[in-house]
Amino acid sequence: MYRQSPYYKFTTYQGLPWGLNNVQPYLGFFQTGRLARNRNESLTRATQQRFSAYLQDKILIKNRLSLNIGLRLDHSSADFLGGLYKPAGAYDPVLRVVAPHVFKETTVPDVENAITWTMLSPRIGMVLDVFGDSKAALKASWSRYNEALRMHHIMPLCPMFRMSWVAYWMDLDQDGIVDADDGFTEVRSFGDPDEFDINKVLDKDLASPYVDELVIGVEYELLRDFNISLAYIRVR
Ligand SMILES: [Ca+2]
Repeated sequence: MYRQSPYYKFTTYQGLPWGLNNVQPYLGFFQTGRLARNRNESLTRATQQRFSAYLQDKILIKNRLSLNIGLRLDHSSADFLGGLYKPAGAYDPVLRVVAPHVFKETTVPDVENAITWTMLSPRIGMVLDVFGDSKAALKASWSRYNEALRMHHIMPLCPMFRMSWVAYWMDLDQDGIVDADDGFTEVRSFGDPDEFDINKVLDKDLASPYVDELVIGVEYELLRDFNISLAYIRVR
């Protein structure tokens, strides 16, 4: 992921902070981004692997009750690829000068198996032929679904991820342009990328988010090829 301009948000005030009486934007507020400017200096480089297996069995009891039992195994892992990371702000002639402690390149090491998720997701379903005439069915199922490891889970491992700089700008030379020798007041900074420690953002106990789904329903064949059904679904 990359972004050509480091500026996320830039607002100027037409107000007159020092009692000046023309309408130049003397005072501004801006928020800068953390993303890299070029694709090859992208925000996060990582490799991901995923392995899944599924076991399923169907059991029919007295031609009335059928049970579906399944078990899914998902294993996903990601290696964080280190190297040189450079934020877009490091190219900006102003930001590079006014916040050199933030907008600089940094080199970070590879982290193998930075995130590893192994999840077992059981599923069980039943269909009961209530009267044995195939007209009325009672259905119930319970399933667990887990989320696969995605790029947004890996992104916070990058030293640039939390790197932004928010500042007030005072257009001291009143030219309406943000220059390095204007006045800047740092409001918020995530600091020096060299002080980034991947182990501080990495929670080894992190597990895949999941949802459990319960479905209970009834289905009745009112006429030939005409069914009515009612279902209750709860996901959490
Ligand atoms: Ca200026």
